[in-house]
Amino acid sequence: MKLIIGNKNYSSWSLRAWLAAREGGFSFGEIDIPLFIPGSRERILSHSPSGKVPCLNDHGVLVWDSLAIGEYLAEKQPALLPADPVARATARAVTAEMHSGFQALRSKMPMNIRKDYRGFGHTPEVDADIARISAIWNDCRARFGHGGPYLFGHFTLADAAYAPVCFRFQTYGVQPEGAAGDYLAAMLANPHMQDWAAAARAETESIASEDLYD
Ligand SMILES: N[C@@H](CCC(=O)N[C@@H](CS)C(=O)NCC(=O)O)C(=O)O
Repeated sequence: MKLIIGNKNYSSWSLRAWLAAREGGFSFGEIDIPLFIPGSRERILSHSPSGKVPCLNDHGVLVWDSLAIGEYLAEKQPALLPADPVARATARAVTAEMHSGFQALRSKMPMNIRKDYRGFGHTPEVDADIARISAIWNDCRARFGHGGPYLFGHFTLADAAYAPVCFRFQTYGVQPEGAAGDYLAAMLANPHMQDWAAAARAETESIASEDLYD
């Protein structure tokens, strides 16, 4: 099994798939393709039909788009979704909400693990996104979080979906109140998250259009 991913400092969609694969206990190789440099597009297209990362290649089975990759991995490793049907539906709903929403947060606070942009990026729309994310985290922790530190207790695809938000909150100095704040701390302490962050810090490529507040 191989996962084709972009820069660990910047590629939030890559992080979601990679973390789900790590937490699911899969053994996989990585093909790392630095984004937005000459040749990137051709390299991605040689692996991924959408021309985007992440893309999973499981012995010739291609799965592109982080949401589909997560579902594919969860079919092989069911613990990546909650066992209870109500919790599972909620996990899928909050994952889908992340996948299709939060445009203001994405554009004004892009993932950029190496930077310290505390205090930057706030607009009324971004603050509304932050409030909604905090409410999701508090609600999931209160209703389903018993049994572990993650949104549904043990680690699921929902945590993978929100992992880049955790790095964003660290970079931009966003500290949610209450259980959401404890959840953020648990995610940032996750050993696979720390491995990803260490690799991001070791990268040398920069994407100027993502370094918004230099
Ligand atoms: N909805 C897709 C989004 C994938 C995506 O936008 N990937 C970006 C990197 S994070 C990419 O491949 N950009 C390269 C390009 O557009 O050339 C997913 O969830 O996988």
